[in-house]
Amino acid sequence: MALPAGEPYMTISFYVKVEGEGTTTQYDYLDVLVAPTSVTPAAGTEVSSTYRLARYNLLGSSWVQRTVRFCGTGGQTYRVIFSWRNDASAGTQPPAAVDQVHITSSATPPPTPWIVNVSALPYSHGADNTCGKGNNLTSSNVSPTCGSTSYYGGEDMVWVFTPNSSGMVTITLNASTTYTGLKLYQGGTLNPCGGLTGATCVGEANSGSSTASNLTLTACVQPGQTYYLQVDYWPSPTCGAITNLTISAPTPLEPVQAWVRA
Ligand SMILES: [Ca+2]
Ligand SMILES: [Ca+2]
Repeated sequence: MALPAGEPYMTISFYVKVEGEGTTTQYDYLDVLVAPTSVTPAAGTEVSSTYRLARYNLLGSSWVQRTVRFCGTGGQTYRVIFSWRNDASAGTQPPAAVDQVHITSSATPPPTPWIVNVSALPYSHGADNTCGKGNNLTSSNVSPTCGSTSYYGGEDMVWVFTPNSSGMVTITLNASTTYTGLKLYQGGTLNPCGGLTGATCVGEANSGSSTASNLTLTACVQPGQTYYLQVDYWPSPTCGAITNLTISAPTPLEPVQAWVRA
């Protein structure tokens, strides 16, 4: 696919059916990749994960639509690659099928349904779902990473907020799917095509349980600073539903009392 000059953004939308195998270790899956034309796929050899935009397995036997985004260079030509991997034993039918592939380019960044701008604190989001919003933050494109890197592999969402006062905020994530990561960063640059660079990790809460659980994270925040709150999943599940996500207003810290003997 040749990106026109001045249009560095590529949006790839498609319908997919995929089952495969692997809840703990993924054995069979479908990868979507965008690589330079110097990368030529060959049967029996996986394309480098460097170029992977998304990985799907156990999505079900019905068609679902998925969209991935790629930030490239206008005027350059790329290979868009769909790659199915099977380990030659076991697995659930159907393996993988894609249909109605739409690829568009644009001069401006594509829509970012995975980014939520929080207008004011306290905040309550309500029910939502990362499924279909893309694997935008990974342990490869977030630098530095925040705490455990075991919860970056799923489709994710990011809430952006800027407190207007200092203090402790309490963040709660309710009725999450299993194996969930909740990570909070201060500062840095969030790329609309995915990736977060130069941010400072200021807190994390992860659920390493196979049952749904609620997560709570507290952190001290500063006025005027931008914070990025990531909800992500271990690769299994590859995405998840939430009942609610709340962010409290900052609670001012009590001044330290200095007692002086008279
Ligand atoms: Ca298999
Ligand atoms: Ca992710």
